[in-house]
Amino acid sequence: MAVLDTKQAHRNYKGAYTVGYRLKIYITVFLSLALSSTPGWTQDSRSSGTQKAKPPNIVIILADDLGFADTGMFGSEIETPNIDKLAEEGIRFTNFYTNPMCTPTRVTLMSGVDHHVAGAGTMSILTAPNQIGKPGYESWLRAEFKTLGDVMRQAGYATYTTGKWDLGRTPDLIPRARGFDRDFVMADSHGSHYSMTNIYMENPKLIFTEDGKYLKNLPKDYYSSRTYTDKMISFIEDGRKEGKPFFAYLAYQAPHDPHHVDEPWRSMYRGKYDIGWTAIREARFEAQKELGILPEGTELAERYWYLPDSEPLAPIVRATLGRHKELYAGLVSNMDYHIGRFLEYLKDIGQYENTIFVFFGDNGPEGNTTFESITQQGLKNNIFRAMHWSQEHHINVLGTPNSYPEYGPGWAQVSTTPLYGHKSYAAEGGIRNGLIMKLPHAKHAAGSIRRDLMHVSDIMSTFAELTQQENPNGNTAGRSWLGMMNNPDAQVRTDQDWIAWELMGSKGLRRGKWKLLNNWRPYGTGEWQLFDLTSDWAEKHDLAGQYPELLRELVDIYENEYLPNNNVILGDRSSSESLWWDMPLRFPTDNKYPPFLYRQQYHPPADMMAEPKN
Ligand SMILES: [Ca+2]
Repeated sequence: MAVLDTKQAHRNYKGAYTVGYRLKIYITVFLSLALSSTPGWTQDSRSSGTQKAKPPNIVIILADDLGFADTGMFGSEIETPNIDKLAEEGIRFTNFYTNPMCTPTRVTLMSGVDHHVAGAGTMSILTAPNQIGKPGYESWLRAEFKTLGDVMRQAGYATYTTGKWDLGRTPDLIPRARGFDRDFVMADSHGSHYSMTNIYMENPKLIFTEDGKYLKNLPKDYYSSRTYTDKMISFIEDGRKEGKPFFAYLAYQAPHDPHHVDEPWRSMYRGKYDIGWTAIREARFEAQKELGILPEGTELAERYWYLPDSEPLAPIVRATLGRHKELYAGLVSNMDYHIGRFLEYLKDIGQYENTIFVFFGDNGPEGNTTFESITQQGLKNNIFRAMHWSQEHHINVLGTPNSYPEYGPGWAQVSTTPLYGHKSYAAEGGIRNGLIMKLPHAKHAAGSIRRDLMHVSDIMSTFAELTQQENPNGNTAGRSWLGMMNNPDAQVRTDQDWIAWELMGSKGLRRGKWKLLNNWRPYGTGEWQLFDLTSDWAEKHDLAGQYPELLRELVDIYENEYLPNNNVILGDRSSSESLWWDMPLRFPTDNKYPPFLYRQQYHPPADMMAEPKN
C-alpha cells in the first residue's frame, strides 16, 4: 500500500472546495460573534440573575447495524423498554439519516465532514482498484480532523468513549489521541462479542485499547455490551469528583453480527419468529401506523425479488430461519438491558435529568450472509469466515462464542420496515434510522414525533454551537439542531437544503421531500429515480418520467456539486459486480484484488501494550 502524504492530501481537499470552505469559515466566525453576546442554551431556561446552570452532560449511544424499525417505539416487537423510555420522555425523529455503512457514518459523526473527505470514502475491504491509496480512502478518520471529543474537551467537558471505535488503530488515531480522556474500545470494525477473535484472514486478532494502551488480553468475563457499559459507568464514577460535565460516546457493537448473546437473552425469543418474516413485517407496519411513525398513505416496500414469501414455507424451514432472528432480537434486548443499567446509574448520581441523550443506529441492518457472500461477492474473507468460524455452526450452538449467526435479507427487511434496501445502499433502508433524543428541558412535548430532515453530519455542528464554539473542520452539509431543540416550531433544514450519499456506486440525494436514487443493478435499476418522500418512504413510485426538469436539476446538483466538492472517486469496480448478470463471475486473485489494504494484522508498539485493568 502506498504511504500517503497527509499534508499533500489536506492541500488537495482545500483545493477542491476552497471558495465554499472560506466562505463558510467567514460565516461561522460572523455567527459566532453574533451569538457570543447571547446567553447559551443551558442558561436559557434554567438560570436566573447571576447564577448559571451547569452545562448539560451529553450522551451519544450508537447501535451497530440496527434497523429503523428495531426498537419498540418505532414499531418493533423486540423488547426495548429502556430505549422506549427515552423515546417516551423525549422526541423521535423519523427523517434522520446516516451514511450507508459503519466507518463512513462514524468518521462523519466524529468530524461533521463528508466521509469521502474525512477518510472513509469506502469500506476498506471493498475498495475499488482506482481508489486504492487515494487520500480520503484510508478507512480511518484522517488525523488532521478534530473530533467531537476534541470539541467537547475544549468546552470543558470530561470526554469518555467505550465500544466500537472503527476510526483507526495506530497510536495517532486511537481515542487517546483524538480528544478522549478515557477509553475502552475495540478499534476494529467487528468480530466476536466474547473474545479478541476477528473475522479476517489477514487480521485474525482484534485490537482493543484501554486508556491509551493496547490490550494484551481482555478483562475477565468480557462480553461486549456488558463490558462497554461497565467501563463507561466506571469512567463517569471516577470523574465525578472533578465536577465537570461529561461527554459520553457509548458505541455498542450490538447488534452487529455475529449475533452472540448470553442467556437468558439467547433463549428469550424461542419460537417467537417461527411465524416467518412476512407476518412480522406486516405486524411492524401496523404498529408503526398506530404509533404515528408513518405519514398518511405510506406503503410497505416491496419484498426483495429474490426472497420468498415466508407463509408457504414448511414449518421446519420457518423455525430454522426464525432461530436466527431470535438471536438478533435477543442481542437487541440485551443491549437495551445494559442501556437501562447505564441510565439507572445516571439517575442514582443525579445526572439523568441534566443530560442530552442521542440514540440511533449507524446504518441499516446487514442484509447479506456469509454463505450468500461467498458466491455473490467472492471475497476471500467471507470464505475465511465460513471456514474459521463455522465449525460448530449447528442450530443448537447458535449464539454461543464459536458460532457465527447472522439473519440474512429476509429479517433485514423486517428491521427496515416499511423501507426498501439495507446496509450499504443509498435506498432508504440503508440510510434512514430511528433517532431518539431526550433533552433536559420540556420545550418539546414528551413522546413527540418530528419529521425534520437531519443527517449524522449535523451532530458536530449541534454540539459545537451548544458550547459556543466554531465547527473546527469547516462544515460541508451539517446543520445545527440547536434552534429546533430550543424551539419546536423551528426546522433543522429548509426545503432547498440537500444532503447526499455515495458508497460503492450507490447514489442518493435528498432535498426537501424529494429523493434522488441511483442503485446499481440488480438491487436498483442503474438509472436515476425520483421519489416524493412525503409518504413514499418505500420508494415504490418512480416519478423521474413525470418530473424530468426536476430530475435534471437534482442530478446536476449531485454530479456537479456533491461529487466534486466532496472528494468522491467513483469506483471502477463494484463490490458485488458478479451480481450483475453481464459481468464475469470469476474474480482475479493474483493482482491484490479484492484488496486488503487495511486488514493486515496490526502489531501495536511493544511499549504501549498492557494487561486490562480488571
Ligand atoms: Ca454498522
